[in-house]
Amino acid sequence: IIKMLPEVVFVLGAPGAGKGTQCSLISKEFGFVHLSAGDLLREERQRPGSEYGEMIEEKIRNGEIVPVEVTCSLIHNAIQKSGKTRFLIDGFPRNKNNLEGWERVMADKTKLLFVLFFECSRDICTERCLNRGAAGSGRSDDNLESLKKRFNTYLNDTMPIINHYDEQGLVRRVNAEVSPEEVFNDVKKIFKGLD
Ligand code: UP5
Ligand code: MG
Repeated sequence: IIKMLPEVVFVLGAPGAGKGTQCSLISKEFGFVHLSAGDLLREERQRPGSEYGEMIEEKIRNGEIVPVEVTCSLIHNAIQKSGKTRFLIDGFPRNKNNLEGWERVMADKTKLLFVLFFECSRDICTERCLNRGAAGSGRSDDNLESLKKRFNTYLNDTMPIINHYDEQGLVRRVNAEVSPEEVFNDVKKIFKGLD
């Protein structure tokens, strides 16, 4: 019996590069289910009775990465619950621990199609997140102090993961410094090639 594995696309890029914005557009046009690791963690943080709430809040505020067991099981549950077959996994895997945890538990249960990588300068990303904070995002990490930490983590821990996938020829890069519509035009070309 040949069983179809769920297909996943990892969506990576600096904080504020536009991962979430583009994932909503992709999910509307191409029917992928959008799973944001950050959103799943923020939900878990709010869930009454969660034993991880405080740990998650502290990690997010400090721009540090939550241990993979927590994130991976949230993603796994969301995939199971959806009953769908194609997923955008937004903002994961972000470090070596994430990558190893995914390989241990999920790699055999899914098919990785490619890694979508949004390239955007630190200045532009910082401005976007600060604007979003000023507009009332309510995110405890949309402030200059947290953003510095988020960027350090991105450069030190996440870039090596992107490079790791690049060496396997799996990275699809998109310039994310232009308008959302222009970014999506380039994104579409990548997804249209799928089938
Ligand atoms: N905007 C978007 N696109 C634009 C464009 N082309 N031109 C102009 N403006 C644009 O966009 C950010 C802002 O910019 C918005 O106001 C948008 O309108 C505007 P968004 O689409 O939200 O960008 P995104 O890349 O999704 O930014 P986000 O802030 O969500 O990125 P992060 O990667 O920092 O956040 P995430 O939620 O993924 O993670 C937060 C924290 O959770 C992490 O720091 C970490 O502590 C924790 N985490 C883990 O521990 N493990 C994980 O696996 C995931 C997260
Ligand atoms: Mg996001």
